[in-house]
Amino acid sequence: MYKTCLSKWKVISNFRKILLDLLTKIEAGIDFPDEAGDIIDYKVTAEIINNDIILPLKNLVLHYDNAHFLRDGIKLAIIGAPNVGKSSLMNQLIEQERSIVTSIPGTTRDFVEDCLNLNGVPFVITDTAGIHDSSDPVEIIGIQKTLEKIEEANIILLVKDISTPHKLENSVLKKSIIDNCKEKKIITVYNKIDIINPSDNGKSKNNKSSNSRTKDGNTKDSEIGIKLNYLTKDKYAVAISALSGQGILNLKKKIVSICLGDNGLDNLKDAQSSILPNLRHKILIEQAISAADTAYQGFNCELSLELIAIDISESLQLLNDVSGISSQPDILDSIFKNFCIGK
Ligand SMILES: Nc1nc2c(ncn2[C@@H]2O[C@H](COP(=O)(O)OP(=O)(O)O)[C@@H](O)[C@H]2O)c(=O)[nH]1
Ligand SMILES: [Mg+2]
Repeated sequence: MYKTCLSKWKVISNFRKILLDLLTKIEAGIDFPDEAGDIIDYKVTAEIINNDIILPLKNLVLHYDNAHFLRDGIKLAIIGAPNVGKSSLMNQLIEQERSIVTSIPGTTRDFVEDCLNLNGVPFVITDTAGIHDSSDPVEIIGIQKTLEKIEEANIILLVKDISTPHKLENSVLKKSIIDNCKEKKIITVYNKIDIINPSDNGKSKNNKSSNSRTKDGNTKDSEIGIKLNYLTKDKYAVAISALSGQGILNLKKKIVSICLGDNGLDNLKDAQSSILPNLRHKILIEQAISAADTAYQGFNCELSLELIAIDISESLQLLNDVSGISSQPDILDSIFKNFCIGK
């Protein structure tokens, strides 16, 4: 703990020093507008803010998140319309008959939670009630709980039934995703590929499911195959069969790489050395990044130094809050030391 505190203090001090130097130059540029061009170069300063402040601070946040994942598990929610195969997918992933699977829409009314270990990475996986337009009071409560689970999740598996293309879009589900999944990692999982056969250019395979291929009867298999190939080109889309297990390994790999980046477990090893001890520090760092980013944009758009100074000061103040230091005397000292004002 003492070691963490010390390294946190050292790292934050380094960022503070960079911001303090910048602020000193900005303040001098404001006081001596005729020499501002010699004192501060907008382009170079924007690069310093990005490379020496924003990117390394983002790395600290990433380490914090990964350390958190390692301790508590990454929260993964399986969502989608009723009957698309969410519960079947949950059971495939945890390799147990945990969730009830039937052909009756609305079988899962409350969420079902379990633990999952993928390549040594712990996950808490939640199967949820299908989202759709319902007037059933019990279902409405279940859907409300689904929305809460979406809110809590770090990653979402959005399951769609590829065998019913006319149902791929569900306006209630779409709205829920837009409203609740902002900035969440989402993998679209096209399920029931056993019903079609994309490798055979869409020619039908044995249909082992209780589901019919299409309800309107108009969509040809070849069209479905082409559509599937087109849909799964997306980096965040996977085609699977929760019934046969086809594609599940690929999905597992995708979950780990999307959550932890391509280095997967190596990133988690780094995370053990996270220097941010708690959520309050993480939030302060995120706010400091946001203020630094506004300053970065300000330099790129050549805004006035007075405006940019506000954002740099805010970023510095937030870092001071992380390390518990006040910077006001530092700024004055630095201006006097570097610019000989009043000497
Ligand atoms: N053919 C086929 N049927 C599936 C697949 N996944 C689920 N099903 C069937 O679809 C129906 C609904 O499955 P379920 O997992 O309960 O869907 P949920 O309502 O989204 O949880 C059940 O009859 C399942 O056997 C699949 O990959 N292929
Ligand atoms: Mg279910």
